[in-house]
Amino acid sequence: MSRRFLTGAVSAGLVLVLAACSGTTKNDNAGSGAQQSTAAANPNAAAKEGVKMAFLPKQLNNPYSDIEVSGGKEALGELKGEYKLVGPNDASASSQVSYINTLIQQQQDVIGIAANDPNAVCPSLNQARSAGIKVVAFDSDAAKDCRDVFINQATTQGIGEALAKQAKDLSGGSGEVAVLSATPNATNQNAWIDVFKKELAKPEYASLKLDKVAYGNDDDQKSFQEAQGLLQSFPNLKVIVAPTTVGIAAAARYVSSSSYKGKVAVTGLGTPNQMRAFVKDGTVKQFALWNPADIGYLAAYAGVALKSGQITGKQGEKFKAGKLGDYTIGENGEIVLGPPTTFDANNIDKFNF
Ligand code: RAM
Repeated sequence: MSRRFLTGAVSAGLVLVLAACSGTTKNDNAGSGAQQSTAAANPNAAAKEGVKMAFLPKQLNNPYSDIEVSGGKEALGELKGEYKLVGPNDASASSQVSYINTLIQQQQDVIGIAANDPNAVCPSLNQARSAGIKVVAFDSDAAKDCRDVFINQATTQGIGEALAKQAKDLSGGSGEVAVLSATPNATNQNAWIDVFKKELAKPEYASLKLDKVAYGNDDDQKSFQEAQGLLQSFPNLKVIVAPTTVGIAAAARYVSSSSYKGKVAVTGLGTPNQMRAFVKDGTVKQFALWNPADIGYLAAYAGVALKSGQITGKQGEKFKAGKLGDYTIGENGEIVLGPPTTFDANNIDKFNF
C-alpha cells in the first residue's frame, strides 16, 4: 500500500517514530457487524465518469475541513466527477442528518462524511445506501455498519501513542497533563483519547497524571475558554494536549498571551499555517498532523472506485488513488492514508497548509 504523505516534502526522519504502527487498525468505533456487500469487486472495471460525490465534513467553518475538501475537489476534477460541498456550522451530534436526507433526494452517487457522531448519522446513511448511494467516511468514522469504507488519516493506535509521547517529552518526563478535545461525541478524537489513556496506564508513563479531558466542541471561543479554565483549575498543569486543529490553535493563542507562556506546553494536532506564529514565538515546541487535502483526495478516489464496482469495501480489495498511488482496504473497511508528521521550528516553514 502506498503510504505517501506530503509527496517528496518529508524526510523519513520527520515522520513520527510511531509511523511504524501504520497499517490496518483495529476498529474501536461504535457499531456492530459491517453490512457486507454481496456484489463481487471487479478491479478491472473502468472508472465511471460523471460520479456525483458530495462532501459533508464535520462543520464548514473549520480551516482543516476546507483543506480536506479541496483535495476531494481536485480528485473529482481528475476523475471527471461532480463535486459538491454541504455541511453544518457546528459539529454537534445530529447536525448532519438533514444534509444527508437532502443528498438522498438529490440522488448523489457518493456521500463523503466526517461523522460528528458514529451513530446519530446511521439511519440516514443506511437510507442513502439502500438508495444505491455509496458512503465513504473520512476523518471521523461513522459506525461500521452504515458506511462502505473509512479513510483514516493515520492509524488510531499511532495517533494516540504519538499524543502520549508528545505529552511525556514536553512535560520533561513527569507531571500533570490535560486534554482539550473537540466535541464529546467525535468518533476520531474519542478513539485517539482512548489509546492515549491506555498509554498513560503503562509503567513508562506512570509519572504522568491526566487531570481532565475538556471539550471545546471545535469552536474557537469555547476552546479558548476551556484552555483558560484548565489552567485555572490545575495550577500544576504542565502540558495541554489538543488532538484537534481548532483546540490546539485556541489553546496556543491563550497561552501565548498569558503568564503561562514558556511554563505550560501546548501540543497535539494542528495545521502548520495556524500554528506557525505560536511555534515562532516559542509557545509551541512541537505538534503533529498529516496533509488534510490528501484525505479528501483519497476519499474521492475511493468513492469513485466504489461506484464503479472496482471495490465493494471488503478487506484486501485494491484501488488506485491518482498521485497517492495504490491502496488496499484493511480490516473493517478501513483505508489508512499514512503516518503523521511532527512539526517544529526546524521544519514548519517547509509546509503551507
Ligand atoms: C479538527 C477536527 C478534525 C480532526 C482534526 C485533527 O479539525 O476535529 O476532525 O481530524 O481537528
